[in-house]
Amino acid sequence: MHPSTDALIVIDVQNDFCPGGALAVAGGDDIVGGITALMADFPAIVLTQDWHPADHSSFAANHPGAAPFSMIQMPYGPQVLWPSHCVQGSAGAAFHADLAVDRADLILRKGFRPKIDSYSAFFENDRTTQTGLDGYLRDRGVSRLVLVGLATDFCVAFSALDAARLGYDVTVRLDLCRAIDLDGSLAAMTAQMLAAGVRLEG
Ligand code: VGL
Ligand code: ZN
Repeated sequence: MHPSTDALIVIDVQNDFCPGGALAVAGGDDIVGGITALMADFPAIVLTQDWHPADHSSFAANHPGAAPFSMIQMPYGPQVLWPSHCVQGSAGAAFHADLAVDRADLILRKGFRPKIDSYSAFFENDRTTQTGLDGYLRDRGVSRLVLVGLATDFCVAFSALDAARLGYDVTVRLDLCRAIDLDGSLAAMTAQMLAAGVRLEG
């Protein structure tokens, strides 16, 4: 068992990111058993849940003429336009059926503001609006994080980079993550994580 300073952060293990889902990540469901096993070692467990309103500005469908996976400029910077996914209350937004959701101490929902996407568990994509997770972890005395989940090169990497910036000791278990890999995003985000001092294991 890890000491009370350590938390497992499970990013977006939801049906829409698994095979058959609206934004399926190859092999996304392969990691569920390993994550559930790893939960037994941690005194603190947080699950994040991507949780968008149907009119979310990150959905290509809400930008007439725009193709999924194209880029647009938002007030806060460049943004990928995604297929509609993880719509609040939908089956696609639900956690994978084999994930041990009952082990979670906290389920943190993100991406619920229509005008801002939120890849990271800590900050929305404007990099200033906080989700509240930093305060929660600090209040519990947590200083070391192990991150797993989907997708390596978006929500996991953005969470890891923000956590490192906030001063946490951060490890990403790559064997318990799977990537989207859009236009070289996996290599780019891996390099950024290494440069930020994030430990990559597995
Ligand atoms: C994610 C794209 C859009 C993720 C969420 O969980 O990595 N990626 N929303
Ligand atoms: Zn999303």
